[in-house]
Amino acid sequence: MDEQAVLGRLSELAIETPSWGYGNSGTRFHVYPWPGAARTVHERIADAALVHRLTGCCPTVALHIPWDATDDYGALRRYTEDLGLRIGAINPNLFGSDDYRLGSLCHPDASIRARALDHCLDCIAIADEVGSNVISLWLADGTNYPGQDDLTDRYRRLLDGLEQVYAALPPSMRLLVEYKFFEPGFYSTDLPDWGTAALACRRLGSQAQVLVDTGHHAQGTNVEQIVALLLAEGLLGGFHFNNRKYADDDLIVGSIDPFELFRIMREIARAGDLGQIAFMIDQSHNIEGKIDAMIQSVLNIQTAFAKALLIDESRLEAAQSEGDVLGGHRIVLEAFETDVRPLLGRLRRDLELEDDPVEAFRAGGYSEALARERGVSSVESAYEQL
Ligand code: RM4
Ligand code: MN
Ligand code: MN
Repeated sequence: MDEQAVLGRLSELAIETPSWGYGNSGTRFHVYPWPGAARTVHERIADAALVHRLTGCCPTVALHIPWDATDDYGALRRYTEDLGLRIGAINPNLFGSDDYRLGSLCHPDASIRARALDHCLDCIAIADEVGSNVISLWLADGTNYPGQDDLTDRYRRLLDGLEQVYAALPPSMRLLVEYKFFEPGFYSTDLPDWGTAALACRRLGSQAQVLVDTGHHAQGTNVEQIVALLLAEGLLGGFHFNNRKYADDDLIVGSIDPFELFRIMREIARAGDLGQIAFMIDQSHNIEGKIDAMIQSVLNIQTAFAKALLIDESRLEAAQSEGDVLGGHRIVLEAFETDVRPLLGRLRRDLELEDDPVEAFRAGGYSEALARERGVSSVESAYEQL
């Protein structure tokens, strides 16, 4: 692909940042409040708008309900759009209430299942009002002990709940089904893997697709192969990008394993049209700043995609059909090792952006201004402020 074509493909990549990545968050051990961290939904959206201004490629922000709940969604939409941003995926929260101790849509008690379903229906109505066409669903449902509940019954409840959510979707709205292999359930999780999510989506219909959170797999899982298969089946709905070392660590995208990120983006590049794939970040910044960490994540995704676009596909195809194992591998490595900073610099200069948006944020006095304006808020526990 020539440089102009690569720049064209790169400019198609839009990344959605999560409102919850801008507030104070932490581990279950402590939350270290960050000076100037966003305290309200309006501040979280304003921070997302700043990331878009500095990177030029983050035009939407994902919301988590009720963390971002407000009593006037029309006004929230206007506020967002006035900042040059749109509201992206609406994430129902089916874990932040005492009622959900034994699950939400898979709970053994029908009245709790009904409550969870109602919340999803509310979120569909909110999405409609704010102009979003994506519901992004992650269930914390699972069990901790063998014998705690019946696995087959839970699967039936899951399908039943998802079917009811799906039936309420307007025709233009998609349901993205996210899986995760453990946590908070440590014995079983009701949507543990891409296969279960894909089976559920197949049953539901074409408006349901799988969401791959890159941090939701066991050690050593070949995530890019999952991406390739979902793409081949038309079932890849989107991503939650973050990086992990051991568990669901929610670290800066590409910080631990940039080669894995490149391999994932290589499957995306190979597929051609980005179509409806939602490229979202799902991160939690616990000891670093919020906004520059988000920008760094965005840049790492762009960098991986730029490198992936440089793979010489025709040489690679020839090496593969000749059975040249090392030759094929070296063609992929050649792209990974290319310095794409000049290319990305060109992309940004065309958009009248700084070459290095993290540096632009750090040198621009933004964080000092936000700290002065918002101060340091004390937080007792993770997500409390959200
Ligand atoms: C989960 C999952 C969801 C996210 C919550 C906060 O582990 O990744 O996508 O909304 O965390
Ligand atoms: Mn996620
Ligand atoms: Mn997660």
